[in-house]
Amino acid sequence: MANARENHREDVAGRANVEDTPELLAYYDQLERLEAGALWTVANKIEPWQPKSSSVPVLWRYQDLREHVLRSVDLVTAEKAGRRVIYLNNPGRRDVAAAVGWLYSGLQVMHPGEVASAHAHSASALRFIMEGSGAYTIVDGHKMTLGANDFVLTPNGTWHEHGVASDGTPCIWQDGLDIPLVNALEANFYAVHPDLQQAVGHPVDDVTGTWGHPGLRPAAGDWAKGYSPLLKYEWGPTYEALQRYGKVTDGSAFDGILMNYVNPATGGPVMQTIGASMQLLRAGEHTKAHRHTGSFIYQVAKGRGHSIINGKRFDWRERDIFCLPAWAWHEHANASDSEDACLFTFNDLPVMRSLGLYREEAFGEADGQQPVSA
Ligand code: 1HN
Repeated sequence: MANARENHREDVAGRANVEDTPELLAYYDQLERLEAGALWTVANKIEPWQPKSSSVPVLWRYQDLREHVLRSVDLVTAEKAGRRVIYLNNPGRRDVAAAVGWLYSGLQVMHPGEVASAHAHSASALRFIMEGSGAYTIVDGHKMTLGANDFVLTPNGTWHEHGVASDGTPCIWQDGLDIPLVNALEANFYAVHPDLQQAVGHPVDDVTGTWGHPGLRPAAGDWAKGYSPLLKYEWGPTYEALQRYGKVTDGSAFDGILMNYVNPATGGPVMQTIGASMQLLRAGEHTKAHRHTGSFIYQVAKGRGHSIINGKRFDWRERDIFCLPAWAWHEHANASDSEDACLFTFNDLPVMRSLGLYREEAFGEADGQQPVSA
């Protein structure tokens, strides 16, 4: 397969292949003292034949994490911790606190009556609600009420704060951010709102009232910012759209019924650096394997099944989270013969696409599925 050919290519002309001699080693030392180096000593490392992710595929079981997330409420106040979050730490990305590639993910818990102070940062963020009632987010004065499987944006540069109504129940949601990317680009700023809390300047849920109508936009709906004005995407209409689309299409051999959350003003991704989608795997469906550039975090919104990532099987159920490193082979299977399964994902595809770095490839075996090693 591809690897044998690639290994062969590494031995042939055109790749650096210089043996160390005492004279060369002394020369490298001299260059190092001048903060310089000979390219042929690093060329093969910095020019891989194809992406080599340092992230590993990981599945985080909600059942394992949930009690630890809830326990943080007794151990630290939301006020002292700034925010009570247990973050997901990919073993290959500990140095940058990423869950995969340049994406961060964490589970945040808030009790009824708690509010976090309003702040803004250059990193773009989203929340996907996992459990509880009464959660809300305020973004630039727009308050949005949130229920399970709702998805909300807090884009780059917006003032945002979260809370849970005092008549609600303890809430847990996933926070997804591009903070490792923005830090790698050395472009992150952070500010606390001068009043600590924002005034709500619009009717509650005005963003869905204004922008949340398929095929329609307000005649006076000008929008020029780089992110979606529809800051909240509710689970009900999302699931209904997937079911309706599934009735009229065979879907993708690789992804089943896949729909992207979009900016209704442009049809493009929800934010400039983070894209998101929901995919439905029909009862009994097992997709073919493919791989592409871009890093993905999946959260199981509904059902149970498994994914095979680079030959390893990961069994998942509702609210589990798993990650897909760039250029890793992957395929998904719904374990049920009667119920559908839904996977929410967020990813860095807008970055890949806008920089011209998107590539994809189908798995070459006859049935398009990977042999499973573990
Ligand atoms: C952040 O602003 C939130 O707004 C959550 O609740 C998690 C992780 C890193 C940096 C900023 C929030 C975050 C974060």
